[in-house]
Amino acid sequence: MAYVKPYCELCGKKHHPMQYENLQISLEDGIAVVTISREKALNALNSRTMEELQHFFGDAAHEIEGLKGIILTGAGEKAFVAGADITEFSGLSATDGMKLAKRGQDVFFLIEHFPKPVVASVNGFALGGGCELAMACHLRIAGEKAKFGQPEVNLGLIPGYGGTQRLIQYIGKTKAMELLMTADIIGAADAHQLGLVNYLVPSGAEIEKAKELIEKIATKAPFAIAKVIECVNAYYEEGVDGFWKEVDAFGECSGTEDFKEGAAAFVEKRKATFSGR
Ligand code: DAK
Repeated sequence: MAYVKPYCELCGKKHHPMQYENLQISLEDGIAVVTISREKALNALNSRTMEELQHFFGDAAHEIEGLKGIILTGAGEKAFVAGADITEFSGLSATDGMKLAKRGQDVFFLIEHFPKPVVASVNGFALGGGCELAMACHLRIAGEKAKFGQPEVNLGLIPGYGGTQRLIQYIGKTKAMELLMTADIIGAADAHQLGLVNYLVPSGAEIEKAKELIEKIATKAPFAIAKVIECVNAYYEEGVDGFWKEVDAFGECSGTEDFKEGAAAFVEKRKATFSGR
């Protein structure tokens, strides 16, 4: 179903076009592949790239007709994203740091709350802000060469884009505390074993696996998928009662044409065709 968002989630203004410098976007069969393309800097997230991610996930992606899902990856074979761009943070005051962290968190929140599946295809280093970016996606595929870590303490920092919170959600406090304090970088097999990634695949097969997952999800009722994303996210949101959220969402799903179609298809022993209404 086409979902058209008439305004930008963050700035509240009407849809505004933007020429991307650091994101390459391709769209095939309803799947958008977004490649962060700053290969010489191992795809580090500079402020321009953050702006472009904000624009894409808060605005442009909502305008894509028939979108099934989004794959986020990094250019080249070496890195997904090797962190926030270190060259941009010298001389930040405490207030500047807080503002930047909040802004970054807001951008990653747009990804986490995007109503269609967003899959990180991690082909190399996912460090610092890069690991945080992968964790903001709904699902993660790691190639054999992927490496994950939160090395901020090496720089006298801590993660600022939600890393301390999301890492615990995925791997638990025991290992999260260790990785955050030691700055250790772990390989794809360890990340898979810890539950940080959904699938471990041979290098070069990451995108294919991500597409396979999105295609599978696209056979389900789109409204129900959006509600699953909302409800799962609600578990971690302060002041939100996820159980009530689920009751509300269940009620909303019950009133859809897709629910009628899904139930009818089951009874008639046929495949459901969902309209997204
Ligand atoms: N930023 C900028 N440039 C980077 C970069 C980064 N994070 N990572 C790599 N590069 C650049 C290198 O400087 C180098 O550039 P040239 O010297 O060629 O000009 C080029 O990418 C290739 O890197 P290397 O020559 O170092 O490649 P190696 O194979 O030898 O090493 C590496 C790969 C990934 C192990 C190494 O590059 C590395 O350790 N990179 C840094 C990893 C890291 O510490 N990442 C940052 C984590 S801290 C904030 C909010 C959030 C954050 C910060 C502030 N605020 C709200 C203020 C988050 C911070 C982080 O992400």
